[in-house]
Amino acid sequence: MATARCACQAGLLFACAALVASSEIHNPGRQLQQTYAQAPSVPLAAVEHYDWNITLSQGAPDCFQRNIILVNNSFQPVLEVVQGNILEITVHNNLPAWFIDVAGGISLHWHGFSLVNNSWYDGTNYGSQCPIKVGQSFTYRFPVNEPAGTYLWHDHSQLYRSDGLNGVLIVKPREGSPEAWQYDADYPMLLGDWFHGEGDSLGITLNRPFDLTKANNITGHWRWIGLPQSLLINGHGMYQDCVIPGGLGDVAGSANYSANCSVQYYDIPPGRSVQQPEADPNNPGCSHTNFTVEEGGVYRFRIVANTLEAIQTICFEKHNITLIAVDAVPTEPISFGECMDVNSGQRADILLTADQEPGNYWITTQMNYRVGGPNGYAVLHYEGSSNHTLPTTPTPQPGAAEPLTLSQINSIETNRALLSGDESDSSAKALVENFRYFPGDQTTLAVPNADRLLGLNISQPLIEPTGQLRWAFNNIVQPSSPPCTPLLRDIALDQDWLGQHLAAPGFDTVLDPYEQVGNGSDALVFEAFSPMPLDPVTGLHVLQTDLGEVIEIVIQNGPGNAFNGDYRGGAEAASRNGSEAHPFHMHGHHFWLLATGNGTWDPSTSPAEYNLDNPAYRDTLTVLKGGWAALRFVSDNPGVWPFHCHLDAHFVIGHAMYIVEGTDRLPPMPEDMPVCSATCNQQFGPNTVPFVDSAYPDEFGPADNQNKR
Ligand SMILES: *[C@@H]1O[C@H](CO)[C@@H](O)[C@H](O)[C@H]1NC(C)=O
Ligand SMILES: *[C@@H]1O[C@H](CO)[C@@H](O)[C@H](O)[C@H]1NC(C)=O
Ligand SMILES: *[C@@H]1O[C@H](CO)[C@@H](O)[C@H](O)[C@H]1NC(C)=O
Ligand SMILES: *[C@@H]1O[C@H](CO)[C@@H](O)[C@H](O)[C@H]1NC(C)=O
Ligand SMILES: *[C@@H]1O[C@H](CO)[C@@H](O)[C@H](O)[C@H]1NC(C)=O
Ligand SMILES: *[C@@H]1O[C@H](CO)[C@@H](O)[C@H](O)[C@H]1NC(C)=O
Ligand SMILES: *[C@@H]1O[C@H](CO)[C@@H](O)[C@H](O)[C@H]1NC(C)=O
Ligand SMILES: *[C@@H]1O[C@H](CO)[C@@H](O)[C@H](O)[C@H]1NC(C)=O
Ligand SMILES: *[C@@H]1O[C@H](CO)[C@@H](O)[C@H](O)[C@H]1NC(C)=O
Ligand SMILES: *[C@@H]1O[C@H](CO)[C@@H](O)[C@H](O)[C@H]1NC(C)=O
Ligand SMILES: *[C@@H]1O[C@H](CO)[C@@H](O)[C@H](O)[C@H]1NC(C)=O
Ligand SMILES: *[C@@H]1O[C@H](CO)[C@@H](O)[C@H](O)[C@H]1NC(C)=O
Ligand SMILES: [Cu+2]
Repeated sequence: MATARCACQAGLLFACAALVASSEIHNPGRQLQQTYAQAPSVPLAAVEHYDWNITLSQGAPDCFQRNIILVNNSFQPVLEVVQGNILEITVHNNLPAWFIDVAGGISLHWHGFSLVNNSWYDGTNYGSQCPIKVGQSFTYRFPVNEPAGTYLWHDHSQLYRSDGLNGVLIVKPREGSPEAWQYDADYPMLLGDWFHGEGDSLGITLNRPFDLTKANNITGHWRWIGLPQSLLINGHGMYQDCVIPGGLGDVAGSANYSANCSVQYYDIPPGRSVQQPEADPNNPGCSHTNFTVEEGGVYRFRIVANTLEAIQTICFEKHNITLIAVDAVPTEPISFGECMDVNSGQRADILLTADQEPGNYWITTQMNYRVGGPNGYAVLHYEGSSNHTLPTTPTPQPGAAEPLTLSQINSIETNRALLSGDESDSSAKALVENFRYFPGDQTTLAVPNADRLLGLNISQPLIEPTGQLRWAFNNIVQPSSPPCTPLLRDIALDQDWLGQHLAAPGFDTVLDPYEQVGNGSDALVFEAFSPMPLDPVTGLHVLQTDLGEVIEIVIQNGPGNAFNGDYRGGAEAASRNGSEAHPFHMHGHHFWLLATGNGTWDPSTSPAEYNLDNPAYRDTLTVLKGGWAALRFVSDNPGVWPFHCHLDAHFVIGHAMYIVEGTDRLPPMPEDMPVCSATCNQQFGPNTVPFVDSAYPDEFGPADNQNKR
């Protein structure tokens, strides 16, 4: 059987790139050769050109109608590109101005792409570029010199990712190179957590005082984004799973989610109901996604997690699955039974053999580590078995699946063919060929020795004087923007920019987030290899590296209130001693995940747990509650690359830092980069009640506004 080019089941809201994006293939003009660093060994790169019209629409992916963002009228289209080609995407921001008001623009990130020597196109707001404002366009243009495999594209400005501005990104092997695995069809599988509130309304309250004594009717008070209302699989979910009498979730003895599906945290604009019947004409396509298989066939699922909050376990009923790649890099094939974990930003490619009795089987995703979250469901449908029925087996309930254990996580290893360069059989040969960076410098995946070790302590400080709750690395909270220009641009224009802005450790200046909006003249830079400040501070957090250095990073997760993390003291401060799991994503690189551990990393014993032979080579890792993770990467990519928590609601309140590499070798700034506004409303600031009232003048009427307040 031929490999389906794009085998997703096209519902009304979900479409494949094949349907969406006309890809115009032609030979590159000479200007491309001049502008972009390319090795002469890639002679005939074709240009794949796309025009993406980004608009706002109404949709009901989970049977609840709300605003959603579309790309050329499609929700979360798959983007498929060929290794070695030049990808050129012109993004037209045609969102209505009122929708964007709080954050000022969008930017698109190619998650997992190293973009060697192309840092300008990384798509990070105020990292690599100014946001693309409403009514403006910008063209991302770079060679796809990445391993063939599974990636994610998504907005990287604010929380628009949560409004649907994301999708699966696939790199196909270059022409003439077969895929390393044999399978009958290839299913992109995008997992998302879905909120009924828009992204900006979720983020808006995170910036406000958590300390209620500091909240007033001007600042408003802090509010967590709450649990998602549903989990989507390829843009489909059923919010009604939790409420239909006799439907999914309404199973004797199961958790009853009705109470938590009501209007608790999200805004319901007037004229829209909380629940709408599945058959409502307002909810076209409201349904589960079906993945159709033929008995005996082998299927590749490209599982991609684009979540704000959910750390998921996905399970395929009665089918043992085999993991073949994580974060686009082939692994030694391994099976954990029916399930696999994917945290936000991670990808897992698996093979499934349709070797069961023909019928319909549950595909279930479950939210881990947060009690009360919903499940997501899809159906594995054997062709020829009864149509239009859900599986007859009991619906798997939240909490039913166990997340991977520590030893399972650590047993994921890079495929040995990539280390040995062994091309003895055709599969190994294809694997090596598909993986190989070209024209990259890295020729082996053998783990190098580290030149420097960076410890990153995680805490969740409550900081003075604002009473805000933040996430920090080494007691430093990263503000999203100051100053209102991209860091890459600042450094490219002035190589000594960091030196001039470097503050001595122990400084006590804290940016007032309400003042920081717009000017940011008092930006701080903190050198991460210095001792961490005694008290939590807000400041630009930078790790500067020279090209060629090998950096080891040990991330230590601990209590939220650690490191003087709560100025209030007493019982209130003491109560904030919990720890949370986080996914950390590194831009511009893959890294060796040497080990993930529980408890406290110990320099005398923990390195003995490292896999220095063939550890997983990833771009996103999970640090467990109260645990640690150790990674190594080679500083070989001049540019500004964020390293950050991929849970958006943590990212926007400080859980990020920048790796600044090879400032003397930065590629020249393309002439057509977007231009920043004089002021920038980053980090959802100031988000005072008066600000929100003016930024949302009766967008959907007072009720909506009320909710955002
Ligand atoms: C997507 O929209 C843009 C802008 O409207 C258009 O130029 C392009 O041709 C569209 N692509 C497809 C495949 O419709
Ligand atoms: C973008 O899509 C919107 C909504 O479908 C449409 O009104 C507009 O004309 C499109 N823009 C372009 C440039 O095609
Ligand atoms: C807001 O608080 C101030 C005092 O801090 C008070 O004078 C004012 O009436 C309050 N406004 C509203 C709308 O409650
Ligand atoms: C769930 O709760 C609703 C009321 O909120 C009740 O009517 C329904 O019977 C409950 N279902 C189950 C399965 O407990
Ligand atoms: C709703 O969620 C809360 C925690 O968020 C939990 O304590 C409560 O039991 C849940 N209610 C139901 C009916 O499941
Ligand atoms: C799945 O693997 C488990 C062992 O991990 C085995 O017990 C079970 O029989 C397998 N199921 C199928 C359907 O192969
Ligand atoms: C399922 O639907 C397809 C297409 O409508 C039809 O050809 C097939 O016969 C149906 N199969 C069964 C078992 O009903
Ligand atoms: C999935 O299959 C069901 C029938 O089992 C059908 O009603 C539904 O429309 C299908 N979903 C999609 C997204 O096509
Ligand atoms: C990137 O740029 C550096 C420094 O200019 C150069 O040494 C390296 O070969 C380039 N790498 C690629 C893949 O183009
Ligand atoms: C992290 O915290 C530990 C104490 O828990 C401390 O020993 C270590 O120096 C800290 N790391 C850094 C980089 O400051
Ligand atoms: C920022 O600039 C505005 C005018 O553009 C000024 O009113 C405001 O005081 C400035 N804030 C800071 C902190 O400098
Ligand atoms: C980590 O250790 C704690 C305390 O011993 C234990 O409760 C927890 O289950 C462990 N976590 C993992 C993933 O092993
Ligand atoms: Cu986090």
